[in-house]
Amino acid sequence: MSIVTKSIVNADAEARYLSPGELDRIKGFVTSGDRRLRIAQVLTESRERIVKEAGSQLFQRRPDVVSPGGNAYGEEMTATCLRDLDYYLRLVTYGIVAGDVTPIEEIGLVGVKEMYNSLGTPLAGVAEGVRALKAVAAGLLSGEDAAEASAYFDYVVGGLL
Ligand SMILES: CCC1=C(C)/C(=C/C2=NC(=C\c3[nH]c(/C=C4\NC(=O)[C@H](C)[C@H]4CC)c(C)c3CCC(=O)O)/C(CCC(=O)O)=C2C)NC1=O
Repeated sequence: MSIVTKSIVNADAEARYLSPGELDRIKGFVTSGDRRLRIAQVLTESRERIVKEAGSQLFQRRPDVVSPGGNAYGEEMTATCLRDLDYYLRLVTYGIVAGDVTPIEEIGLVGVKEMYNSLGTPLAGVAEGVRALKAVAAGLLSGEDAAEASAYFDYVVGGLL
């Protein structure tokens, strides 16, 4: 839910007007809108390149995951690993557009540790991949935009570890 919808639901539950604090937060959301949409557009347009480069960085740093016995070993498993990185990049763009980490949390982090543990997928490896996504994405953005985007990638890393 966006901050706008959330504030309205909360206010209406108490049949009251939006509070000054709520209006302030909505103002922040609206004034940062151009910047957040610009970031999401860059990441969306460059998604293939970001995932590909981040994958290469990950497999250089963690050759074990793509070696025999590794969780992402073999063409199919490597493709599944890259798909997961693509999932997280997509969720980061949702968070940036919403100005809120809730979509990332709900779609991609609830229960994720248990899931990866049951698959034998190393959480530290997935986190390393998301850090690589962040670095590649930051390279495509200006300083302030990179900082804003980085916070969402960091949120994913924090939820994985
Ligand atoms: C949008 C929310 C969402 C997420 C996050 C998600 C993740 C997800 N990753 C999976 C598998 C997997 N994920 C990986 C990923 C990796 N292995 C490694 O060693 C690397 C460190 C890492 C890549 C960065 C691999 C290799 C599998 C297949 C594991 C297997 O089938 O044994 C699976 C099991 C089912 C399947 O294969 O599709 C799920 C559900 N699915 C979702 O719907």
